[in-house]
Amino acid sequence: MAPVNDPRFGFCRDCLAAQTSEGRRCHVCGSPRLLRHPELYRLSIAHVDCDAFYASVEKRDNPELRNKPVIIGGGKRGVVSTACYVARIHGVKSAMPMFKALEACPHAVVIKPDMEKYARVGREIRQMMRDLTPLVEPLSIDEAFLDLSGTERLHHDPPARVMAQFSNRVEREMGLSVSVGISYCKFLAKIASDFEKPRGFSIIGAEEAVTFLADKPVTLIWGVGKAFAATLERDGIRTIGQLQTMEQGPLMAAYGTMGQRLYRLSRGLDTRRVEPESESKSVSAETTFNEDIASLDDLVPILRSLSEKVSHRLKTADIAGRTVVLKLKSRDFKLRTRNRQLADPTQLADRIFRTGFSLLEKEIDGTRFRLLGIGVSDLSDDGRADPLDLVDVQATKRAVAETAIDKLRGKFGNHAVETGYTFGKIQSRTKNVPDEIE
Ligand code: TTP
Ligand code: MG
Ligand code: MG
Repeated sequence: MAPVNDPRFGFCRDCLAAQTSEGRRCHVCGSPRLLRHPELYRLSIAHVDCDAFYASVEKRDNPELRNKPVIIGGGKRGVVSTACYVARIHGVKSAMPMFKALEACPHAVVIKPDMEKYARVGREIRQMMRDLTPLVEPLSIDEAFLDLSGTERLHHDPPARVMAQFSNRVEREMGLSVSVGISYCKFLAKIASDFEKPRGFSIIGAEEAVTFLADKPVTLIWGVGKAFAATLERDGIRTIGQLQTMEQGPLMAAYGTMGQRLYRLSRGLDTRRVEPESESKSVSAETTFNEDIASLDDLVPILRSLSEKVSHRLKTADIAGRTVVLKLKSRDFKLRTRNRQLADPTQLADRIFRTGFSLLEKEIDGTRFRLLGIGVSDLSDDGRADPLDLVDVQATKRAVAETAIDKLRGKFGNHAVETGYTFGKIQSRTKNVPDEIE
């Protein structure tokens, strides 16, 4: 018999049986879902992403929807959050305006998102991940990195088999499917998990990394969005393979720190560690006034300045928050906290401020306040933060302006640029109370 864990033969994703030949179906259960790869038993960084997450949860909870095209979305922004794979066949995609989605797929069932439910399901799946390793780094509500290095003794199984069992467990116990990517680094594990969705399981080894990447578009590189891809395209660079022929010096000269990332990731060099969830649960800034304040006009510049502090922290730590929290303390020390959840996590002062402003407006009722604070919670990696808003062009313009201001501040110091809201207005009103990160 072939040794168990012979990577040439691999194992069956359904019944986990080690294979003893190169046959196309499992010799035990007949399943064609076999995993083979020369590095199958050596790779230990995994990325897991749920398939059509919100839509799958809704289908699970209402079996009548099973074979129907389902779109989750609507609400204020009128865009598609996600669509099930049936609706995707008709061309429906995330972030598409709802009217377009319904043009493409008129018979789709549209469901308003139930964020609380999805967050709860996301947490349950995350807990199953933590049963495998403490090194779980959530990236968003439906995905996370896992580092399974050194867990083989604990599980009596190599990471690839552990992850196959995990994927089966989620199907069995949660009624949802996930896609798994396995590699030696985060960059490629994430690419792998996207490779054969849904119910995917892909492996990218160190040996093949450079060849695998060569013909892929630069947009596959973490941090290369549409705008930066357009810049690269203007410079004649479209594929990762082209980056592989360029040296680090010229890339950095042309694109700054991003040039270094292009150089390294194009070659499959990624030493970022899987960092378990950040200790801090929220980032906030608050201030106590010299004299109590009741008027909105007087509170606004302070709110703006505090929002900028929070944003600066988030940007420095490469994190983003999805829930904006406003805190007010009245003269008689009564505390009011108000919060609002955003569609996507943010690190932008502009969005934090505007959300805070809309919460603050409603609290203005003649009460005199002694303290104002603003913060964000629901923290995550900045990967999904502030996607350019297809609907709100003004918001996109402000986001671009904010990035320009950040650059100026990076060069000339924090006080180099003041916005119209804060200009010369706040120094005298506030005591210097330290900000907090909880
Ligand atoms: P994704 O993992 O990007 O997408 P998905 O899980 O729906 O589908 P896939 O099988 O391709 O992974 O996002 C997770 C959830 O986040 C998604 O179900 C809905 C939400 N979301 C939005 O609200 N807006 C968006 O633009 C995207 C991309 C996702
Ligand atoms: Mg997903
Ligand atoms: Mg995802």
